[in-house]
Amino acid sequence: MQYKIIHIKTKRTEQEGTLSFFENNRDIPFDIQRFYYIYGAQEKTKRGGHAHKKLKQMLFCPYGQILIELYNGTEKTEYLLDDPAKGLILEPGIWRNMIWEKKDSVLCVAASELYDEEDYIRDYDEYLNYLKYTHVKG
Ligand code: T46
Repeated sequence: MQYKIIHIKTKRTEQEGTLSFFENNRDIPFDIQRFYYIYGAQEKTKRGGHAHKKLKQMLFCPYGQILIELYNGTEKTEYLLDDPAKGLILEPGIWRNMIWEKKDSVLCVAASELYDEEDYIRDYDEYLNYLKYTHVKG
């Protein structure tokens, strides 16, 4: 499994809104070491353009709509994060782009490791080369 959508547990009320939650190892398949979020982006903003060697992540969009483009060296896949209860689990070795379909959408990410720039592959040719010499689990 390199990527999959999960349903984030959610408690809905008629009048008082909705509460969603996830827990280490129960709901997502790693320990969370870091949390970050991206906000204030214009419509059509494109971010990403990289892969990770070790990092596992869960992406979700609590507000707005963000398209996630994924490439694993052989196939391209897209997921639209358009529901706060949708989580996208990403394993290492996947090239990703994030495209803001709506201004001010918020992207939240729970991550398995502390920030380490050495974990990034930011050059696409380097990524293709990395895949040749690395076995990424399908
Ligand atoms: C990812 C996607 C979904 C830090 O200093 N600490 C951090 O924890 C993070 C995440 C980033 N940074 C620095 C690194 C850059 O100087 O913040 C700057 C912007 O990061 P970047 O251009 O990598 O941002 P995105 O939106 O392209 O990618 C981010 C994450 O970096 C990445 O891990 O998978 O969101």
